[in-house]
Amino acid sequence: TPAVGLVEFRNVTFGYPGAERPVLDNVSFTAEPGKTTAIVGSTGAGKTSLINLIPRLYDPQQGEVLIDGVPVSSLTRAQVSSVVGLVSQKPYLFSGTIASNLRFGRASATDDDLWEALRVAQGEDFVRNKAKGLDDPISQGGTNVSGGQRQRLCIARALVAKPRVYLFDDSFSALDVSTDARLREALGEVTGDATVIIVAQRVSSITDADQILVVDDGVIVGRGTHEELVERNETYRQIVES
Ligand code: DUT
Ligand code: MG
Repeated sequence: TPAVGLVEFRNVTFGYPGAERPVLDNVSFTAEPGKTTAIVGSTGAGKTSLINLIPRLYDPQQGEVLIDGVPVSSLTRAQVSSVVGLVSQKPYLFSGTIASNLRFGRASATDDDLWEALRVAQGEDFVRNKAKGLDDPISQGGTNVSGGQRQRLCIARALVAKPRVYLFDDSFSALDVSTDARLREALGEVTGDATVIIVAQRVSSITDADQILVVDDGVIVGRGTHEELVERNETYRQIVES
């Protein structure tokens, strides 16, 4: 049966190998299909560590991460990758063309699929302006495109794969406010009933999220909508004001 994409953390505690203290302590939450869950918190709070547990870049020492009720620890990374699309905080492009970078993970995607993903990711114009369009070369690490263009290509790559679960780790930070707003509006139209988890530095990016988790020093110290958290969560208020 096709996956739905319900993500669940049950009492997850995680520390990096060799470290004294865990970076996540007893984290529990559910991220539902068709909804956007945002994760906010100061630098070093554990946001990246948290979402990297979903595609099994690491496994927790205690507790469980589940997708549709199945522990991800019982799935191979390839199996998880077919359901989960991670746009990592340091978006990575490899040596090849724009097209080969976008098709990574879904070789069967047509050029139309790539253009549609670029339209949503607000990358259509800059790729159209390239001499060879989709066939324009990308150098190792994507050093021949700007940081914001790199981010948009990596977002487009995730969209091409059409996963059930989208993970965006600070993926909109290099975009100006208006591009960020256009991108998220287009994204909302195409992600549909998929599960969307967004780590955000800029709180203005996520005020409309269905659920916001406030992470502080590896612990979820608040959860709710923007309005609820502004009302009753001091850590959230500090982030909003910063
Ligand atoms: N950490 C390690 N090893 C790693 C990655 C992170 O020890 O390979 C530590 C650094 C930090 C904590 O884990 O004390 C949480 O890091 P994470 O990258 O999860 O924090 P963040 O919330 O994503 O920070 P930022 O907003 O700067 O991306
Ligand atoms: Mg991070």
